[in-house]
Amino acid sequence: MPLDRPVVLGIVNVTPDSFSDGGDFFLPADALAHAEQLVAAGADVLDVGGESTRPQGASAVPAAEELRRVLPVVRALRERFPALPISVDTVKADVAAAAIDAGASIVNDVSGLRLDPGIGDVCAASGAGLILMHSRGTVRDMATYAHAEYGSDVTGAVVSELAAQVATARSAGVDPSAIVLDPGVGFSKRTEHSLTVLAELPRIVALGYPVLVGVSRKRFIGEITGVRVAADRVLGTVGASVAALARGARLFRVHDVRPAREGLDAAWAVLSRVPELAAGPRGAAPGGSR
Ligand code: HH2
Repeated sequence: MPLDRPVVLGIVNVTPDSFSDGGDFFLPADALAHAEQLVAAGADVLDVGGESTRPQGASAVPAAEELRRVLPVVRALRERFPALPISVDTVKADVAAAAIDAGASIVNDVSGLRLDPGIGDVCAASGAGLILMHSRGTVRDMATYAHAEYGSDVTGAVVSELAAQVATARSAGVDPSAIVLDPGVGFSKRTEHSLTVLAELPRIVALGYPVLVGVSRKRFIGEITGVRVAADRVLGTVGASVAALARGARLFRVHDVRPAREGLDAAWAVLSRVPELAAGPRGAAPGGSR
């Protein structure tokens, strides 16, 4: 996928309990209608998820139930948008494999292969893209502060844990050009941790893979802006996404695609004229796929 402009992933949560839109798109027909709007608003990728990691009371969803939620939506999206990349947000290899069979081409693993390293094998065998997100703990507690102890260098810890996850992926045979890294904003991170890793994003970019961030509607934006209702944190989301773009992120997972698309494209029109920013990871030419 070319990274010569910001890549926007539109979120399709087929869940009853996601932190900001749980239940809104739980029926396949509602998820599809929502996805249509995200594509019309400029999404480059649709990220379909069937298991919430919300901070308050997330519970692990059995694979059979997760499959029941995501597969009909992935199949229908593949039929409706034959050329559009679809990612599946899952920590389970069985779900990843079935979603790829149904038409997904990217696996978004918020556990970075910690919870089911088999996802590495699935991606290696299928050639699917793999988003490795930093987190700690289980689905139940990864978005809480249960594991948010980092000492004096949160970014250093995130970099070394992500590097270990990259090593796991590569030893499973995942092609390096298929890997994207994500610092996991709000996952096992207090607001100060999330702000520090975003400010120090170049240290993650230096690992040599494209970087994705997911700041959309998150708690730290509410804490900074005072906007209590998650769905109303649109402007804060665009601001934090643009800041991440300026620090080297190239992919953005958002609920509100149009404002993100417009904000990121306008910011990129300026920032792409800064030579260090226009160059991709390891100084690759803009437009490269790494
Ligand atoms: N954040 C969420 C879920 N998946 N994937 C990546 N790569 N990066 C993220 O930051 C990220 C993610 C949480 O957001 P959401 O899907 O809206 O909430 P929930 O987990 O409650 O469904």
